[in-house]
Amino acid sequence: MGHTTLDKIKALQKNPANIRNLCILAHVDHGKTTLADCLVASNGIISSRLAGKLRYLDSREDEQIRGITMKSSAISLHYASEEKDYLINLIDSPGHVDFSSEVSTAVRLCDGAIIMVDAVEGVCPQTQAVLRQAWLENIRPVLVINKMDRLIMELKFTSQEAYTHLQKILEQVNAVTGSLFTSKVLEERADKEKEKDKEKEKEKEDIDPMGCSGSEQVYDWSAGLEDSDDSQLYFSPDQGNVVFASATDGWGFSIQQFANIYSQKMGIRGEVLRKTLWGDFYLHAKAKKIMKGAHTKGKKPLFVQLVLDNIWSLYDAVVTRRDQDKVEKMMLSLGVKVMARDSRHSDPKVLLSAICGQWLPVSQAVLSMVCEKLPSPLDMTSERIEKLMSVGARRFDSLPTQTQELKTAFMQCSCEDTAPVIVFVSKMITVDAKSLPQNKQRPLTQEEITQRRELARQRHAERQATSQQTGNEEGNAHAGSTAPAVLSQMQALTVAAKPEDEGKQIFVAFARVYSGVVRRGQRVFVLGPKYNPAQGLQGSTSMTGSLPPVPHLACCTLDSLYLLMGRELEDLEEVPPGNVLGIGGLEECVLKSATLSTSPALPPFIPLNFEATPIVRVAIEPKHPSEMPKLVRGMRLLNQADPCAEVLIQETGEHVLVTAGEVHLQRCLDDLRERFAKIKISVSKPIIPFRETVVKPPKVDMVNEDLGKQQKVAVIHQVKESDTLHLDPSGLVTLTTPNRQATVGVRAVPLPEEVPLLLEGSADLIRTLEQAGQAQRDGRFLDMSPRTHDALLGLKSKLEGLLQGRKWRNAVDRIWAFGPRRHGPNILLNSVEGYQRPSVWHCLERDKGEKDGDNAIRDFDNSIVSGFQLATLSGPMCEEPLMGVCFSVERWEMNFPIQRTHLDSVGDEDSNSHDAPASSSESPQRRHEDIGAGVVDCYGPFSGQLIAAVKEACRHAFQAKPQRLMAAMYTCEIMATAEVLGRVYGVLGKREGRVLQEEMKEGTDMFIIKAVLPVAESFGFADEIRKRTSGLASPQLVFSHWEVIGSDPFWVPTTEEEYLHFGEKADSANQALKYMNAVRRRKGLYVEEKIVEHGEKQRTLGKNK
Ligand SMILES: Nc1nc2c(ncn2[C@@H]2O[C@H](COP(=O)(O)OP(=O)(O)OP(=O)(O)O)[C@@H](O)[C@H]2O)c(=O)[nH]1
Ligand SMILES: [Mg+2]
Repeated sequence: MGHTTLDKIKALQKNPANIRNLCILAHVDHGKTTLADCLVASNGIISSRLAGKLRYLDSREDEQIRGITMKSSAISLHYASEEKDYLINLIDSPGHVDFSSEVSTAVRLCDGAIIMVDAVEGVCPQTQAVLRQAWLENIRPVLVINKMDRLIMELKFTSQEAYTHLQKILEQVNAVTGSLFTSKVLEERADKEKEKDKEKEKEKEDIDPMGCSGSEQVYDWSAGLEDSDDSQLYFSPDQGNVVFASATDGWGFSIQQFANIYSQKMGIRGEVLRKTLWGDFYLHAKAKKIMKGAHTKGKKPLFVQLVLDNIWSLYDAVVTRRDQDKVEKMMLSLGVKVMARDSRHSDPKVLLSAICGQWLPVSQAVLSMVCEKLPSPLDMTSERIEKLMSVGARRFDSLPTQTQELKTAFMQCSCEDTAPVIVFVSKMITVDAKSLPQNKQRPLTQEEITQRRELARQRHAERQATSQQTGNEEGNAHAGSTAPAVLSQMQALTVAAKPEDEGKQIFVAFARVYSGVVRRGQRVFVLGPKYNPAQGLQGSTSMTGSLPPVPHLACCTLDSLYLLMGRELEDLEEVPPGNVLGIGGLEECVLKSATLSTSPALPPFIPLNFEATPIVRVAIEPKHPSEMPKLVRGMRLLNQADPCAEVLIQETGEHVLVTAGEVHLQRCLDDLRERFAKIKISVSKPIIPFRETVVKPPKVDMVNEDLGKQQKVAVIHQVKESDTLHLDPSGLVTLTTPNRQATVGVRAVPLPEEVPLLLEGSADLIRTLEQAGQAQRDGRFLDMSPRTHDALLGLKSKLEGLLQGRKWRNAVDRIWAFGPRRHGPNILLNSVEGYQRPSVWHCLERDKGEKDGDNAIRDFDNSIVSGFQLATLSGPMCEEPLMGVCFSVERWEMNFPIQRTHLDSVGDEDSNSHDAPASSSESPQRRHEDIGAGVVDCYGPFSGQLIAAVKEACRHAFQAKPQRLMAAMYTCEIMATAEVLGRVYGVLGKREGRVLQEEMKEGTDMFIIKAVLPVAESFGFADEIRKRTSGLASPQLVFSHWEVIGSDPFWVPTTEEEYLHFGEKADSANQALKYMNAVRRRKGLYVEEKIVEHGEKQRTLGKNK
């Protein structure tokens, strides 16, 4: 196929039924970019000889050097099937786990995906992750099993063995999709049941208001699974959604192709072959029939006999034996002709690619499958649209009617002028200003060449005319006047890059049009993530001003539109719906992603699903301090250009960059140095995050001797009592504010291990709960979707399940707040006797408003929460956030100012804090009215003091318990051969890693090791493993959880046995202390360390003394 022209693509863009937007997803190195090369070559953009070697879509230099993709990039291709012309908008995505955010941005813009699996490695961790992402975005996948040649050449499988192996891979992939599907069906079924229940209850109430009919209901848990159609879901070659390929050798096939070949050759109906070529069928030669039961009868399955055997013998003849005669015979029977230079090439792979490229071209197999099996933009399901539009906890049917009507615009994908324009920008990419189409020197078109020729001819004629009339003044003047005119015309035709654009980075939005035609120069609304269409529809929204008076709504102009062609961009005037495109001129109004529309009724799309958590942080500063502004600007650009990187300025003034992993960090730094800041920078060592927590007192000491009560002494010594601070032996800390008007008593209790995990995992839910609580306090009601409501109730009951025992009685109902940032993994508990306040769950009950007023110290309730938030944000060990700590407020008293002691005093024995001022204390309700004018005194506003007191009390309460650091842990899956296994274990052991599981991959000599490893020890891990195993094992590190470090950083020997064992100094390596001191040193905090231990010894070192 020749080079597809821009006009052709423009024409194809207008027919959404024949557009396919798809991305290629897989684990790292499974061959995505190589396959993309083959597809690009089919359009004549690169030569087919270079396909697989060039990796055209890896346009960055570092991508080429490292050999991995780091940014997803798009290209539009043309595919002509027998009947129709298709436009394929293809996005190649990275497979490395550090760049999984790039996958999210790609998946959002597509309707389908090619999932690739390496035939040797099978399903890997990222394969599962991308399948889940495709699933979450409701896009349809097809499967390509790549690197089939490795089965022949590396593993030396026979065709029969390969068949069994392929079956296993398919089973693995289907198991992953199966589990996703089942969980969804069960969830939906539960929803339906609930709705039915509600209806039934209503009916029951109508008929029988007393509710005394009591038939027991029985549920069948598997019901629903049988009725739902899952045949579309599974990958099976006979369904036509699987292609077997070798992208480097340029071949690939689906069952369809072989069915066509053999139906002609053998006279069997194609339909029959399509159903039987994969599966337990064999050919009964005598009866000339296809029979079932190849396995039991020990026959060759059809797939082996008719498909694999041919490929195996081709490889055998061409590559292994290099049998010229046989190759020629085979070429003759396949009807393939190759060029002489290919057949004589010293590398047999060249000949092989030449033959296969004609016999079973991979692009043909993949593209025809894609066009047939993946949906067009017109087939967008209403479920997907509703999901995209239901941002936050809002329900689709609670949206304004005008908004709901927009659903039809999505479904119709209409290009009429009346259709609203809906565009989603999933990320911002940067391109060099000089590579923009308007700045590029294009090859001249035919007309331009004629025009130039005409100009040159004119000039020549004029010059001749002037030379004939030498001495003629008039003639000279004439020539002088025309020449500049011609010159300026010439200049207008050659567009050169402006020098000031040199090296400048321009942002182009990576986007898709869902409805309406986007035109250059058009004005659209930019909908912020918090934009509420209900507000937009009420207010006056016009696009004339730059900022309509509605919150979270802005306007912008689409300056330029581009067709994304890998490294190249092409200018477009307009883009019809259903296409992927680039938009220039949005850098001012779009940070990372955005929803654009001409209709203010559109809600913003739901945020992208990011699988990776940014965890590796470094502090950055310029080498020359004067270049700070450049760095700041550069970091701002970097933040905009990367979907996952975070840039922040810490309180200390440091500029911090947070990335998903080491490779991602490297790329961000390179970008900063070479593109965005263009200065030399110095980078700190990675800042490793820790969490602080408390644990139950240990029962044995460091030498495993049983501890009596001795340990407590060692723990408690850290809290120094003063006149306002009192610590009781059970760990209750009582603190009075400086003006002595309030006393709080706080105790820290470790939460059971599962609770912080649950809270971390439910951060979004808790945030919604917090919003709902806030709304309720403001007298509004947040319309929550029933699913969110149920999820919150589920969370509550899970917490109740985990917080069992006497200590936690009614704890869940007493939860006052979560922290830090109001949704963290720590709990504030209200254990104040006589103080009633609604719990955090209160807002889930619709009918009850907040009852208030009777409980007047509620006015200061917020100060307690704020104090708790501050205390949990940075702990006393090394100012890192807390995790898994419950602060139970057991006392809260408000005392009168001393001069007001004349008021009645109802003694409250509870106030046994010896430091309490000589004031009376009474029940909080009665005291409140007296706190007013007197509270603003020399110590500042009262609420501020209370916040500080609560914070301090929490910190002391924390210190009164055995404290521990928690380390962030990575999980990694390492694939290694038996020979290098020992070395892998060696590296893991050295870095405090722990092996969780080791299993052999079936059919290969590979082992899969699952291990966890502290993030603090992970830098350089991947490199070290690769070096030690000569490149055979390559781990992928994914953040998994926080783990308590066993050793106590404050440990000193206390028992006799410990003295004996560790000596008085006990300076054996204490991992936790090492980490803690490193963090303290970095933050400029006090580090308790003896630098010079024995001063006198140093003195003796001097020779001349
Ligand atoms: N033997 C064999 N090697 C292949 C095949 N396809 C790709 N490779 C090799 O696998 C390596 C990785 O290929 P890429 O196309 O860069 O893989 P990728 O999936 O794009 O990798 P990332 O983008 O980094 O996730 C390259 O060295 C390819 O030459 C194949 O069919 N057979
Ligand atoms: Mg790649």
